[in-house]
Amino acid sequence: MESFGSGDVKVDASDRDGGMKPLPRYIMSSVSWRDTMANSTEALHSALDSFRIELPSWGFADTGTRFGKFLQDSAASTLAEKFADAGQVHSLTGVCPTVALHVLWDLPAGTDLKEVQKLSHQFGVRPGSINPNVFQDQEYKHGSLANERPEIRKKALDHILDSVELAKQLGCRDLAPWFADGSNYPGTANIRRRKQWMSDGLKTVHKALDPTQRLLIEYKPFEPAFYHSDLADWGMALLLARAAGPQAYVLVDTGHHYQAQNIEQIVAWLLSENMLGGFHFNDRRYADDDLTLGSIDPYQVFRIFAEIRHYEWETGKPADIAYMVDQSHNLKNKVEAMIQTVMTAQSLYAKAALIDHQALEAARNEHRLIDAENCLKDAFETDVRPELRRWREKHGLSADPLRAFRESGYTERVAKERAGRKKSAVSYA
Ligand code: PSV
Ligand code: MN
Repeated sequence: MESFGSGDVKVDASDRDGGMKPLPRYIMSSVSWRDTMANSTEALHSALDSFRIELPSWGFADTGTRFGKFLQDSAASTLAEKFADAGQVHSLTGVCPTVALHVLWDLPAGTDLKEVQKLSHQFGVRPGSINPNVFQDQEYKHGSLANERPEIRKKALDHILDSVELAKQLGCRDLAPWFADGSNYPGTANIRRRKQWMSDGLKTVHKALDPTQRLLIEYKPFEPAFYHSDLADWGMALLLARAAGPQAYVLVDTGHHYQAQNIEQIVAWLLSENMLGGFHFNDRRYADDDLTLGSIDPYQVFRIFAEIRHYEWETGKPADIAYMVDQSHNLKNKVEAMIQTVMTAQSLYAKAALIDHQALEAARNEHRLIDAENCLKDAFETDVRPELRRWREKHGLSADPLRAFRESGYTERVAKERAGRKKSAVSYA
């Protein structure tokens, strides 16, 4: 069983259900999901009890833009340091038991997986989703699984298959590849043939999964490709996931949409197709900006959670969704930014837990538009901070994790230990 608590975190690293969520209370008791959701305080606490969010290892490292990196003395360089930082966030928030790992950045060839397991025990956080990297090597400049050259497609496929193997050995459920494949100029790529190569590759990857694993397919409209991306939107990801096999789902990175796109509608459609596998959370103002979740448009995140909660209310069962953060904080203190992100996610999720779904459904059916909209607005505008503080205290956590972190002196301590180290500006994370 997982437990909360600051300082030394007691997370059982042998808990390999792959899911980040312990059994929600309504499953363990005779209280039904709908009953639990009927009482708002109860619903809020119960929602927070089941909410888990995964941290990205790369969010603790020095990262930057294409114009350069800004280095921080306290940034993590090694896997041990990334685990240490993620462990801090988990010990203070209690809801981040897993860390997403990027294979080339975190688990380069020759990594002793026993050492990774040791880090899990030492820092109380275990490996979560495994992210293959088929975008940074020189060979991939024209793509990976969709590359015209068979030997490059094979190199990419072999790397992803190795990543599946790593995931199995580390007891990780989700494999989360992202493909930078695409082209920069009209006429330079056979889009249909590349689609077929991508699909063939994903089918082979799916065959390698064990029955408990999932393949989460992420899409992105542009960057690094600026004319066409092979996996540009949720429809393309959905088609390829369907073709790959029953354990393939779509991963929605909130930063990977055009400005006016209605992301919660995409979420609703994926839910109705039972194809929503997970999220990469971040916020954006212009493109894939990697800004802190909810820093630009918290109502957008709330509306996404509202769709998920409504689906759960209607179906009477929790959606099996991996909530993950995908942010690189170039200028903020990285651990603080991650704590801020997690607290924001919890707060917006808690607000969504306050929606009166019964009233919402009735208002919708009777075309009482203002009443229906206000069901969302009432919940969104509720100040959930006092209840969040109570929830944290109930679980033996600090009511204010950010303050607790600052008072711990962690940043100053690791900055001393890590400063002066020769930093690499070569790898992204
Ligand atoms: C690509 O922009 C992406 O969202 C993918 O998820 C990568 O794994 C991640 O960012 C790397 O930062
Ligand atoms: Mn992403």
